[in-house]
Amino acid sequence: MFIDSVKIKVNAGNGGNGLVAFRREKYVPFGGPSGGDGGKGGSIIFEVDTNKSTLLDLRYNRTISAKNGGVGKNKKMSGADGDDIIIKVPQGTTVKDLSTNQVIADLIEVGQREVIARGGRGGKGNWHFATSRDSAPEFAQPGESGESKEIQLELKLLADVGLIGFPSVGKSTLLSVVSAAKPEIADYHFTTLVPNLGVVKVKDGRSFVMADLPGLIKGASQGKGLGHEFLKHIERCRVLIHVIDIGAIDGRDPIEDFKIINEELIQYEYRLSERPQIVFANKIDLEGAQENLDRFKKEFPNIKVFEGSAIINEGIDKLLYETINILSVTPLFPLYDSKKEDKHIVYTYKPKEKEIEVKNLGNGQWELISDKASRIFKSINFDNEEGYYRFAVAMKKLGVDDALREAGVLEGDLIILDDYRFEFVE
Ligand SMILES: Nc1nc2c(ncn2[C@@H]2O[C@H](COP(=O)(O)OP(=O)(O)OP(=O)(O)O)[C@@H](O)[C@H]2O)c(=O)[nH]1
Ligand SMILES: [Mg+2]
Repeated sequence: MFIDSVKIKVNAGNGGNGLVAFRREKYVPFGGPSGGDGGKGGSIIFEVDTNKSTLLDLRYNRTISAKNGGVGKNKKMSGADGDDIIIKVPQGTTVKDLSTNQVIADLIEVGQREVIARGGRGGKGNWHFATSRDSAPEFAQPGESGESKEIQLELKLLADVGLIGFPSVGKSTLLSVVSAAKPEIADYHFTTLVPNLGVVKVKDGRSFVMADLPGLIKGASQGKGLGHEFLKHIERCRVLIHVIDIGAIDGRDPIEDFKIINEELIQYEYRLSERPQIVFANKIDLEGAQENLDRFKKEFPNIKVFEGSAIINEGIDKLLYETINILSVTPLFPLYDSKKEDKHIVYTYKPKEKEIEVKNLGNGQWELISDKASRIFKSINFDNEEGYYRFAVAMKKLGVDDALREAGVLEGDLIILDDYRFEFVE
């Protein structure tokens, strides 16, 4: 089954907590701090696998979680790292973060890897915190949380050339005569339900990838027919071959057909109308085709038209030469940022501000994780009493007090915010 869009959740592993421990050695009365660092949480990494052609396997795998890092060990030894999870995806997969609606990765290069959710760093063990004033620190750093994201994967095929046109104009037939691809061909509409790719070898030795797409109809850009679902596969094509049924076997007017499809391309969001377009007037073998062709040329005097017949392989070589010549001078169309040259390092990714998170570290110690609280903390001058008062008021306003209470924090418990520790007082 061809699946080109799935939503999944990815959870990277949390970093392990640093350990609080002290050396206990024979004949050494006061051993120094020796708690090791927590291990790193596993990351979720996507990798292009050219053997894959669909997102099907991910459809049944709604949540993917990597393991947490282990807690630090004694003798300054680090906890175990959580293994990274590598998810193989087909070439041409884009990853969108659903909380920001931003594309965060565009996997198009063979073997390309992108970290989609980063594992948390392990916390530092207590031996890092020994100072001349406190040679036996009773605290260690908690592990950082791993990133967690709801994402949408979309497969946008990588083809140099896309075949567009109404249903039954002969797109699949054309692909089948110029490549080894074996798309289904029939005289009913919407024979092609999923895109087919074929490698086209031109007689001079050059080659390119051609995609045969489901037929478009009026309203396709708004989702009519199969249009909108499949228009996305044209997005990466550099050149479009617009196939028209010049024999008008279906009783439609080829001139009208041509106008309607172009209108749909303009309506669609990804500037498809800016792609170079080559017009192929197919089914020239049919009766009345020549008349239609003359009419077409008169209506569009500035458009170069290639006429031929896919089914009897007529006029195809000329069409392919024109295609490869235009391809060789047409740059890629970046999908997401037209100003950036580098098409796959995309896109401004703005993580959503974390709300307030409270983690129970045990023994009456709690970690408060909140970007906003951290920022407020850094902005306040604690040189005098007023600073503490202002901080307390700001925390209450932010909802920190409620969040702490809700998590089960009791009077006198220790709250850790970044490197700052304070007591919770009701
Ligand atoms: N007479 C004639 N018939 C053709 C030619 N090319 C294709 N056909 C016929 O047109 C019909 C539709 O061909 P397809 O290749 O399936 O058309 P399509 O554009 O892929 O159609 P959809 O997949 O439904 O969008 C088939 O019956 C073909 O045999 C041609 O050059 N001449
Ligand atoms: Mg077809």
